[in-house]
Amino acid sequence: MSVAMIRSAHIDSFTRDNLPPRNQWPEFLFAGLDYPERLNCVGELLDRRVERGEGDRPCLISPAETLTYAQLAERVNRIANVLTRDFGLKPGNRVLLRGPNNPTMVASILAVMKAGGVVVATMPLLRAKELSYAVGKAKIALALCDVRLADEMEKTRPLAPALKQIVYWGDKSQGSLESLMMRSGYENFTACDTANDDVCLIGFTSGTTGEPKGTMHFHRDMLATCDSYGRHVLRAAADDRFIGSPPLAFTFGLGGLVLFPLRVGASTILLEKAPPDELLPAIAKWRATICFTAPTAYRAMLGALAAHDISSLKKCISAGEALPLPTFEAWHKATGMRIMDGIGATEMLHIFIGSPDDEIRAGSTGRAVPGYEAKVIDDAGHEMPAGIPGRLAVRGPTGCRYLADTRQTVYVQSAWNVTGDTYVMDKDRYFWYQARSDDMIISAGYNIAGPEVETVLLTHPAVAECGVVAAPDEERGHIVKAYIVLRPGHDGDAAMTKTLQDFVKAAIAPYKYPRAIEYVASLPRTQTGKLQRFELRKTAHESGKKKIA
Ligand code: 3UK
Repeated sequence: MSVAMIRSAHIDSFTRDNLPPRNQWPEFLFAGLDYPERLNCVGELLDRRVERGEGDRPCLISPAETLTYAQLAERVNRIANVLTRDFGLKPGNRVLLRGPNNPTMVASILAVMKAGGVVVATMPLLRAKELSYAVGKAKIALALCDVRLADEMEKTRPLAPALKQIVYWGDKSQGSLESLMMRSGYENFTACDTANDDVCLIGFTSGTTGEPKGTMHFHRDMLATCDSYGRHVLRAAADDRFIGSPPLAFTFGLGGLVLFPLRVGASTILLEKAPPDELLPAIAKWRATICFTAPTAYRAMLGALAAHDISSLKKCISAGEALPLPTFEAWHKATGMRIMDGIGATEMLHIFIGSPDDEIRAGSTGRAVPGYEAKVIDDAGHEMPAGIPGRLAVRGPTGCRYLADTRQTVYVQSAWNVTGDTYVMDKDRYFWYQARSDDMIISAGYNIAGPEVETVLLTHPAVAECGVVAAPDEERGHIVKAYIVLRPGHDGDAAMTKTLQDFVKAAIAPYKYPRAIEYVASLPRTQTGKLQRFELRKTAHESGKKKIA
């Protein structure tokens, strides 16, 4: 496939104009992927299937309604008509989308893309301040929003003057999305004739540090993740039923709950809220076969497995954070299933390292997904031999292109995507996660990976959750400090601290044991469920200062 000048369909050239300069792009690999120059991903994911006579297959399943492929296609067309005819959407315009995981949210995402627009989906829990940042950064004039999220949306208006129109769905009032969709003649819509490298999605990073970054993705990227990870690692089929917890505004959720199922003609079960105690009964009720969620959710579900029949499940995918070996083992013991760990990133759209079921090595994230290359490098960018920890670098059909952001040159170095994770690659090219590069703790000259200590602590029956970070220490520079949420019925007293410290010393090199332990009611997490170690570091830093003063 040629990447030379393809004619864009974008009348509004904002995203193209704000791509990083070419010399800051990662290298892209397209082996095995041959997309035509004119490509609208929604045509491929949805319309082709209906045209092939498979429109009656179940597609979206939710507690409120079930939509076949044909019904979803019609809903998408109706929304695309509203966007273009009633609100004057032009190819290239950005549209803010806000809603929980439900059929109208999926239809809205696909409608914006089909009309040649650019989706900016936002996490339901975001506040006006964060929303207005996205509106300003991506220059968004139009929003589609679930009426139940209207409060925060309305508070955004005065903070975000660029936002001209907000259309609500979820009620039948005049001017609502539903009322406009019902117009006659809106049931058909011809997909915008986009170029395969026209942007269709801006995914904002969850912003663990600094301002969120807008990652830009092309129409071809939506298919490329399906045709690499989906096809070679996940290997789903048309009779699969997907389920999971990540929000659709998080690319982990978009891939796992929309792109992968649609690419193979499968169905997907959409839950507006899917905490572990609701996910289990939903798996049982709808006989789900593939589950996408985070490691903490698998760990939380372990305790309640006996009460639910999850025998329909065939594959469990974990991403977002490292999957601790004890969680993998306990899940395997309880269900007979090996959780498929995979590392993905918003910049890369989805998972780029992960192994198919039959090639999993317990405790490893896996091997580079076919279509991707991965290596471990030192600080100067030199490739490290097997067995030596270093920074993870990857490239493949997807990759980092930030929207007008100088941090592009931090993520992309020498045309490789450098994710900020420390990994060891073994001689069989399996990748073993160590830590986020900034989560490495240096204590009295030792390098200690916080997650390794967490993994040990999690095997202790009194520990529900934990986070391990560096706390400042006069003598050692830093010490290992653990923040621990205990399971009910356990006391965070001196005896417990001694027990846990001895427990770590007995399991791994004693110098790694947490010299300080603090018991807390909960741990700070991002809206995508990730532990915010930098918040813990900040807390540790502040309490350290107090002690020294
Ligand atoms: C960490 C992991 C160890 C890692 C994501 C799947 O998490 C996703 O995207 P984000 O941009 O974060 C990326 C960072 O998260 N991480 C993710 N998965 C793993 N660390 N083991 C893992 N299995 O630090 C990475 O750099 O929020 C995950 C698909 C799409 C995604 N956006």
